[in-house]
Amino acid sequence: MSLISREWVTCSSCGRRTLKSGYCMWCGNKLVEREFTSVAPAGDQQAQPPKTIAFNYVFKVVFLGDIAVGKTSIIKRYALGQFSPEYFPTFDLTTYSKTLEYPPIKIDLTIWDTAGGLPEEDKVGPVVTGVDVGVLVFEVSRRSSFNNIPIYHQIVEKFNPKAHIQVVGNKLDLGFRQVERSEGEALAAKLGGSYIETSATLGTNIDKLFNRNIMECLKNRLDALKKELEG
Ligand SMILES: Nc1nc2c(ncn2[C@@H]2O[C@H](COP(=O)(O)OP(=O)(O)OP(=O)(O)O)[C@@H](O)[C@H]2O)c(=O)[nH]1
Ligand SMILES: [Mg+2]
Repeated sequence: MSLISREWVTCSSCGRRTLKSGYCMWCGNKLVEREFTSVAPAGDQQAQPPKTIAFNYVFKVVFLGDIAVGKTSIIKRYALGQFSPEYFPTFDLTTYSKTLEYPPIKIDLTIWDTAGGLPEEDKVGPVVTGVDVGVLVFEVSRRSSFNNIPIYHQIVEKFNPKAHIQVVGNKLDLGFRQVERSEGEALAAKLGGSYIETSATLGTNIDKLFNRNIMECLKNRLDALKKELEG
């Protein structure tokens, strides 16, 4: 039985092959991997190539949207189980981490909360590069915030066309609308993403919003892994 590990791994963020080290040499993504060794069938040790399987995945989720639509409130409701009716605008980029365990799989989720409105051109790159899920938030009671969603979508698409797009209509609890659910669904479909309506105040659909995207990302990674192992 030989202990074998490869020098190269696939970056979980950009999908390119990179030297096995702390960070991806292409996109700078933090590489978190747990390895195990595959053992070649008896008598066939020479013929079987070594397999290194990553059980740990790093998913990057970025929230974008107009001022005060509820980005921070959604994230805090999910990551910290907290909600505040007071408004504290986000001025600086803030990240939240959450670890999810689905043995033997471990997911390190990093959620990037941005300041409301369009990020400055020179600052947006590092924020959106390597993003797995772009969460584009508007307020169902404020049409202008809905009208701006395609602009945020362009930002994500420019830096990662493969990112999942999740359009979110927040503040469902307010009880009045300027944007109908059907409009949100139509826009999300047009952008190649999915749509969900939430209330950070009540916690409505907050877990669902994260879980469905995490599962979608995980499925893609496992499909890629399966192909690699079969190939
Ligand atoms: N009624 C209601 N109020 C909400 C909801 N989500 C957030 N709010 C309120 O809306 C205000 C703005 O929420 P934030 O989460 O700070 O919004 P944001 O998008 O992060 O704002 P910026 O950081 O300035 O871009 C706060 O007063 C929140 O309490 C919701 O689902 N329902
Ligand atoms: Mg905020």
